[in-house]
Amino acid sequence: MQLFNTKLLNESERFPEGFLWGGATAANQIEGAYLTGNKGLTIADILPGGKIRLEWLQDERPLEIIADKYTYPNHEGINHYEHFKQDIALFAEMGFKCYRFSISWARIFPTGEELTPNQEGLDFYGNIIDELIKHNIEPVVTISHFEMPLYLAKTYGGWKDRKLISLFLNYCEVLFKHFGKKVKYWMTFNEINSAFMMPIMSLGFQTNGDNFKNKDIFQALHHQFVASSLAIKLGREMIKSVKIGSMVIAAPFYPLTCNPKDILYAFDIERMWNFYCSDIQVRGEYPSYSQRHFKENNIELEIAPGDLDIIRSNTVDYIAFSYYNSCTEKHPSGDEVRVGGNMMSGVENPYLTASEWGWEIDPTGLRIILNKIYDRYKTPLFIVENGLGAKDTVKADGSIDDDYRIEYLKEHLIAASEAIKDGVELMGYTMWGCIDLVSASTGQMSKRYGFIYVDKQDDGSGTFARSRKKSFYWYKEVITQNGNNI
Ligand code: BGP
Repeated sequence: MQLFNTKLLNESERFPEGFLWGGATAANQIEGAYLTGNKGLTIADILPGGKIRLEWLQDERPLEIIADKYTYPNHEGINHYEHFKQDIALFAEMGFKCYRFSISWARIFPTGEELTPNQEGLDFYGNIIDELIKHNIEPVVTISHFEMPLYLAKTYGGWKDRKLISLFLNYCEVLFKHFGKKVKYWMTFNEINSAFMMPIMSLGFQTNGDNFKNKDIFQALHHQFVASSLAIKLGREMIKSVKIGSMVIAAPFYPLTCNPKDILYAFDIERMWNFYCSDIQVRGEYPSYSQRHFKENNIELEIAPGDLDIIRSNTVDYIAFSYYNSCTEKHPSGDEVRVGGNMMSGVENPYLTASEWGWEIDPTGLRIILNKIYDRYKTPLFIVENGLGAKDTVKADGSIDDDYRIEYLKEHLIAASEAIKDGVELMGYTMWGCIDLVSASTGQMSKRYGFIYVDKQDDGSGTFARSRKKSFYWYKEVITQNGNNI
């Protein structure tokens, strides 16, 4: 067990030396240029914007029913495709040590099935990586973040089909070959457990009913576990001192009362949400509780010979996770009102306030979940998403005073630093949406996360001009002082 963080810290320090400070984005939420450079269509390209998106994401109708009348914000994103140098220069100005971004599978393989990769796509990401390195920013790559070539979704039903494993591996091999010398940190699937909430984004197919009881979801996840393990095996063969992580949405689940029924309910749901995927990816085996769950829900997985060995022999190097909110649960009686969150939802917690989108704000929950995950696995952790979606106001002189964002981030960083003092090995922190981008759940620009404001509005208007918010200067100072000023 390596407790390097605690050893290095003295009383006045909050974060260890070499802590990876940075920001995070995803290709489909920033790049735009959705058909430029031979890119193929992805799932994300057909997601409508606006309120309808959430309903559509949970709609079980086939992909062909595309809502033409809505806008497609991902088509333009924030046009990072043409602004990436300027954006990276701004990240460098804040002193980023690392930057997490994703590669769009369909820029490399437009349908997912080509025999040779698309050179223009490789050049685009090669340029991003070179630009980061020029600024001494460590690239951290998500291989698949809520998108896949649309062709694979339509032809195979996405990850339901085992065929996706070999196609994904081809894709990984190309990435490792071209970028492996420059990129050390990778993660395979963004929020792999989001499959339980929005399978269309992470698995490429729609469902209805309770996804925790859905055989297709568990089968598709099995394929992703095998694919991820094979990618880890390949990465270790191809890249010296590579680090490949899993990536999950994490949240502590609190029982609303001390009624044992509420406690058991919260415990069960937390285990499925938070730990089912990482138990497999970190420990290398299906957890004991999964057997009863499968049996009671008539889920019989098709597991090919060798799959379980592959999963066992190629576990992850670290656990990356997103944290936005905690969840509070109560044994269902049928009359409870559910409140939102980043996919995981629950009943209202009377001790917490919520963002405008109903996501409950709970910095202490971050300390709790960091400890829970670390206690369970003793594996290095990496907070790769955390942030506040809020509407920003641009003042007459162009400035943006986002004190609410500073407050949110500050409280969460203090909580993270307390977890480090508790003994948690934390590698870094990449704030989500370090530059304003298209929101994944709403498809809108007005839910902004960035340190950098982008002049692009929900109705599609705007110049794409970038400007620094107050939080930009605050974060710069945090990084300069390695978090000791918060
Ligand atoms: C996570 C996703 C991100 C991101 C974030 C914030 O689930 O990994 O892609 O968007 O949530 O969510 P939203 O954009 O809906 O506010």
